Amino acid sequence: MNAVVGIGSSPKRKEDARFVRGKGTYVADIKRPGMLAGVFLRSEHAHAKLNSIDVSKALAQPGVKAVYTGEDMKADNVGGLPVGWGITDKHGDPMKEPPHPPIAHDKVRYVGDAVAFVVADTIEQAQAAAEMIEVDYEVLPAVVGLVDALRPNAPQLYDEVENNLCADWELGNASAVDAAFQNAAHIASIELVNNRLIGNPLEPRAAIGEFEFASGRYTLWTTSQFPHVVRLLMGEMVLGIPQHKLRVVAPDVGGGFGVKQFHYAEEAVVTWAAGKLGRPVKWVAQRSEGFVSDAHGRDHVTEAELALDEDGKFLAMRVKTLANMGAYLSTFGPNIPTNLYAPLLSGVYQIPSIYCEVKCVFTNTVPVDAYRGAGRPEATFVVERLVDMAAREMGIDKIDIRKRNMIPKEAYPYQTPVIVEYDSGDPLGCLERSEELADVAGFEARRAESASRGKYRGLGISTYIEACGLAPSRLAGQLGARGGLYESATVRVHPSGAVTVLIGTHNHGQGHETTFAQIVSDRLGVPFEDIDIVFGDTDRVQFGMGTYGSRSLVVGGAALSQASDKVILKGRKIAAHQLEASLEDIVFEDGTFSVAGTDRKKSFQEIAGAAYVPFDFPLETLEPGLEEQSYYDPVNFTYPGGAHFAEVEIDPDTGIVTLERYTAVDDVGTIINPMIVEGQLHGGIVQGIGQALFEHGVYDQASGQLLSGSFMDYCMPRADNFPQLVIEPHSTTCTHTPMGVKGCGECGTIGSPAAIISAVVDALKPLGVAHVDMPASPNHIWNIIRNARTPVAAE
Ligand code: MCN
Repeated sequence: MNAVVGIGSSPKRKEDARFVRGKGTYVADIKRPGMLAGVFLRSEHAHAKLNSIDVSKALAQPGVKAVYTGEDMKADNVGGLPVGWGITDKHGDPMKEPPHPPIAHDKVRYVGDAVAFVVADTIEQAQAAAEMIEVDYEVLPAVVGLVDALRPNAPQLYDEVENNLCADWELGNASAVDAAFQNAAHIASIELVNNRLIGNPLEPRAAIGEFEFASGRYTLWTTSQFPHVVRLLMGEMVLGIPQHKLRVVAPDVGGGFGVKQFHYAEEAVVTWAAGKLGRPVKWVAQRSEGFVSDAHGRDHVTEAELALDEDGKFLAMRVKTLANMGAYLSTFGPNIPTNLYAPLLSGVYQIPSIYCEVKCVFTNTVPVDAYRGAGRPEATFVVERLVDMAAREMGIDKIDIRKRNMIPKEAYPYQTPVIVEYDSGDPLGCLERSEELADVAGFEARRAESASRGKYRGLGISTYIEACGLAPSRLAGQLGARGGLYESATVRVHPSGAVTVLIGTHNHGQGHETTFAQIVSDRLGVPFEDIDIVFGDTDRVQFGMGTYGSRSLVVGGAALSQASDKVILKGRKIAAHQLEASLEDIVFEDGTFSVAGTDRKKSFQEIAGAAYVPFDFPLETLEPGLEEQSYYDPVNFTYPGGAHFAEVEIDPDTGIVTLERYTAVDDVGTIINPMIVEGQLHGGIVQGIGQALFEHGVYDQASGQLLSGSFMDYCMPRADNFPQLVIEPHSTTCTHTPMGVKGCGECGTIGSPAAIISAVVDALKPLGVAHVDMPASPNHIWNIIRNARTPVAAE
């Protein structure tokens, strides 16, 4: 295909040509001359003092080049891992931010905490030597549960952090909420747990450090979603390597889902070790190692209440959440359950007042940070479970209560009581279309048919809104971000008219090489095949913030759109010179510059060629070359939203929940590539259903051991767990992004858990069940049914 491919079409993904042929380049594929292999020895205890570490036997093993401990790094003045976002607690005090050494010294605080790093000629030699390290641990009592960690006599992770409390944070107007509750006709309340998740992207994490003596430059290859940020954090704050002496490359990355969005200890350790040894050092995580060293997600305990008037109109909401930080603060850890959670508690509803309190708590578990959706699925789950509960208690249909309280389309822009202002949306339009597609009208007949076979059937609903496109720097700064959140793009037009785009986002499955090429093809009229998208290498690409928070299109794509506009302007100047016309008379359309009202014209390719042959350019007013750059900082988040229906059938003999139907109608603004958006929604929905039905990171409460530390115990969803999903867009145009786009990468994960649990609870209605915590696994559901001891019967 050598044609212009515009916005709104669905060409095949450019990147798949190499992926389906096995020609991708992942960090684990990379071999550097003289490369050594590194292995981490990790703590087997959840909480222990490190009395001593004897590495002498390990050092004597064949092929071993070095064994490093936390003391070695400390002696070299290596800094702790930094936190990118600082929150302030409700008393105005900064959060407690204890040091996070890349390799533990003095104490270990979770099973998996790194204790030593062994470097050898081969991985097998490093593994064998790691087993020879003798660590004298003095085991301490551990605490892994949120409620337990706050009890007065709980084991303390840090001397300087009283009661394991990192921060006691709040948002909203407590007294307005109290007053509204006093006048309520009904108060619905719920206690719920948002289960801990372990990300497990297809490609485990990996890193290679290299040092070049001649230039004094370091290179880190890493499985990262944001290589420039790793360069900044690791170079400036951990290893003290000047930015121009450090290159970070994140080549093909096999999925991230948030898990690869942090600066991890292993990145710093391999880079530092490469400098010490003068040889490249590679580390690749084993899958089971990833379970105890990749940041985990979610893990909240929440109490929430909703005040309603006699007509079921919402008056106020009060939410108290305990959020697990794990043993150390990960890069964005404290930001997720606070700034990305509480501002979304208004959902798609008009709720006059909201108050939310979040206690961020340290426990002897793997650090917790962003995982696809990051704070927003947790908020949606609270709101939607509470709304279901209120409908049930007040005897109002659960679709009807939502319609009564939804923000009408005409009310946008809509200022919520929790900071954010939604610019656009049509939640009722999404709901009505979803209701139709899900055949809600036919549900009772399907329920009766299931009952005739001795099965429970339930219909669940979830409406949601998310704030994505992280973020306006101005707002992020007010909320404690320690860096800006703009994005950058360079459009380099070659003399042939072909284009190379250098962009600061990172593509690890989202199809950027395709959708960003579509934007350029559309804007510049350049054939799709003539456009390459380059990302993921700090030596090639100007500073960029990377990919997370569904920001790549709305922030990176916007920078690309702006840079393309600058190229057009420069092209018009060149065309004005070439065609001997004034700039104002030059129009650009369909890849052609022409003098308005005449047949004098030049193609984009001719102008690109002319830009590099400036024999007669008036050099004082027209520079040669055709390359433009833009940094774009959004004025607001974008607010995708939608309405999802799930229909499940439950077998009372086994407790197995079968998903029979799933319908999603989502508003993602202008769509660049419908196929990719559908794929993103598909993947997101399935990931959310994984949380609702299957996945659970479980710790043994006494020992702090991770019980779900492999795929034998951590249940990932599989293709045959799903019916064909019904997905349809219902878009409103974002009012402030250049193309009217909103993000889509996390929508599915945000909407689906609440829809599934709503359906499971609806199915178990005959048993009087009002709420079910996630995951609704067979064992969990079977126990609920047994305990209810009620025979299966239609209502
Ligand atoms: N898109 C579009 N039209 C829209 C919105 C988006 O065509 N209106 C396209 C974009 O151009 C892009 C894709 O859809 O090609 C996703 O765009 P966006 O919503 O901007 O999300 P990001 O690209 O920033 O991706 C991040 C998001 C997040 S936060 C997680 S986590 C996640 C996700 O995307 N991780 C993923 N999707 C993933 N998909 C894969 N395969 N692997 C991951 O690790």
